[in-house]
Amino acid sequence: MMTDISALKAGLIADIDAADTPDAVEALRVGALGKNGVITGLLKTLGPMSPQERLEQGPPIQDLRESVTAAIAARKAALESAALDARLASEKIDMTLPADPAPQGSVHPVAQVMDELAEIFADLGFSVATGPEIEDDWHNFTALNIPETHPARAMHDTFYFPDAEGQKRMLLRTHTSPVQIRTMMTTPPPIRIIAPGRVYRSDSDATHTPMFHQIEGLVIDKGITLGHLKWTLETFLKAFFEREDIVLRLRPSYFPFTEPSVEVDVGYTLANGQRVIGGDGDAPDGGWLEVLGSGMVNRRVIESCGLNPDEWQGFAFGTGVDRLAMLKYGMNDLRAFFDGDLRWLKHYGFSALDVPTLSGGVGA
Ligand code: 2NM
Repeated sequence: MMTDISALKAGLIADIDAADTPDAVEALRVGALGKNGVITGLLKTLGPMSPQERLEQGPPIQDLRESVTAAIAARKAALESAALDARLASEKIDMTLPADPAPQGSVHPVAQVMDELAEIFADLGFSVATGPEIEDDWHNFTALNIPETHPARAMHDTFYFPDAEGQKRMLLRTHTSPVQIRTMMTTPPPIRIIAPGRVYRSDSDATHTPMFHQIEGLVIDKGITLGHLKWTLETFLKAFFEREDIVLRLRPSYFPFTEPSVEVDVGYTLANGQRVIGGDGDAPDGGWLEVLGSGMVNRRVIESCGLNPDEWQGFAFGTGVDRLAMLKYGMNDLRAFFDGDLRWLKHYGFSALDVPTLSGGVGA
């Protein structure tokens, strides 16, 4: 009997020490000390014994129970500590590693140039005005003195919505001028606004896309002249192209909404054979690029908006934002602006942390 118990003890302890997972140790515990375990069975034999027998056989069984319990606890602790060591080794964090670079987008040149324009004109006292891209005939054409017979109204230039019974004909605005009309009708002068935004014309080739971006400006006050117009545009172009030697050429032109109307050219000169904005366009290595349309707001337009043209005068101007971006940053295909090609955006895009050219901002 005694040898059975010491053999049992040696066998159990060897098994416990060899168990390599907490589950294996637990299985051995249940087999030895569980409700139907071997040791539990031996303990149960003590009950019916005589006191003398129990005195002899009790201690080795109790010793077996204690030794096996201790061996199980020790093996469990060893396995847990080994598991912790393994986790600590495999999960260690190197605080000196550089952070994963987060993918960064970039600012589209059109957005960048619009920000630059808003900044430049803000410094001249202009605020930004916006309006709907879906307009009616009246705000887009009639109020601007554009007659029914004007070619701009033709189906091949303007995107019209299908006629709806009893409703006015709607269209995609062909310029941002309706924003100026809405401003004049709702805001008492003096007015100094720019209206940047998307405009739509049924046109598509290397230099025309059916949607493009315009910026128009409007000043309405008392005693406004062409001189104010010329100074404003010259100041704006110097700030935008970041050159003091900007030379303007004003040519007589025609727009229904301005009288007189002027087309504005800016001089360029050659630097290393490349056209660069700035300098006298009449110089031997120079030329002129048309950059803006403008004029004194036609008194019929001022009247349409409910203002007295003998009291209020003003000037207006307009140009393409996409075209300005191409001139300043050197892209040559307008269509690429709207392809969404990430390689193009990476090449021509701007960091969101860069700030427009003049005052203020994170990077200034
Ligand atoms: C241009 C050229 C000339 C213009 C006129 C007006 C308004 F509403 F005041 F009459 N807004 N924009 C204008 C004048 C726009 O773009 C080439």
